[in-house]
Amino acid sequence: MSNRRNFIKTTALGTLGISTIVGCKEIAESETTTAVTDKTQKKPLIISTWNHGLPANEETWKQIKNGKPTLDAIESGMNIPEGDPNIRSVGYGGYPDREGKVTLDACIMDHNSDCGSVSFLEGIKHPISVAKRVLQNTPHVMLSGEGAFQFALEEGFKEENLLTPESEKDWKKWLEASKYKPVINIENHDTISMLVLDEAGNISGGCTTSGAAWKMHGRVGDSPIIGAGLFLDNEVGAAAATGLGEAVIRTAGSAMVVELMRQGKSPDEACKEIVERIYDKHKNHKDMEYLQVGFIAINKNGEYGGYSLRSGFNYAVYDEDKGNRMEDAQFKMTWDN
Ligand code: SD4
Repeated sequence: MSNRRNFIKTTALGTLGISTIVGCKEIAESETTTAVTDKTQKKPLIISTWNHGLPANEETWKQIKNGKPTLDAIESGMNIPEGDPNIRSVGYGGYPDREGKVTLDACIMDHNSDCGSVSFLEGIKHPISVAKRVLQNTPHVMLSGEGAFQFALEEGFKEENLLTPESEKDWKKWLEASKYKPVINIENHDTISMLVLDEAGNISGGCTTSGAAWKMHGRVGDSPIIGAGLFLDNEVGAAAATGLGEAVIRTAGSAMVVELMRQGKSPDEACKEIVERIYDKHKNHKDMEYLQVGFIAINKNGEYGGYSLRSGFNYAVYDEDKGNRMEDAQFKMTWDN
């Protein structure tokens, strides 16, 4: 690549006329690359979906500042909403499936593109921690269901009942009508996805959820799927999703956001383009009635952004300049249209 750039530069400077015209597109490409890489990196940078991102960011920031490894910092941050029984979309206290079982999905990925993931995991409060062990202690990327559970026990995690009395009460109420219609972002605390640019300039991320409330037993969403709920390339940036996992899987959402950033789009622009694509593919789909998807993204320069299909999506950002705060994502439409 650098040889090619040198060649282009020499050609462009050394000769005018035909060779300049021939080199024109190439020069434009190389200028784009320079414009991106010349910006000052804002490090560290942490961005997480929804309000529960604030306490998670706080803990992750603290650990990074104390010199902890970034994956450990992400794990500790995400353990907070996972352990909070009042958050009904993540970990302990998460809404169960239609059979009353709380089944959890999570994944984690580091700057070497190593990743670990668990899906359809029952009885373990901190799936992000099990996902990290999959990354570190197995030759695999993803463990599911009973196998993930057995692995967690072998790693020393303890089995717990994750269905709180409140969630059980809501589930019994739901059973009266038994209508599956995800109500995403009404309560403003869905899946937590977190993306981090650490002090070394490396990118990592994680995602953890109890998935869609009242889902079929065995249903797995986008959140534990590398490329759908989370994706990163340390040379480019990272993206993560929240919302209706089926739509995100159908479009390889997070991977596509990263690829658009590789082509020069800003995090905001890349998230928007994929949300538009999801809309185009779903506008006549049965899921459209309740479809919500949102993405967050960061790039290697410390720029960040987010975009959602419908209004109501926000995310927590923590950087040196402005501290830890919530920001509202731009969106395509409100819930009425
Ligand atoms: C899923 N994407 O399981 C998750 C749920 C979610 O905002 O993020 N809701 O489909």
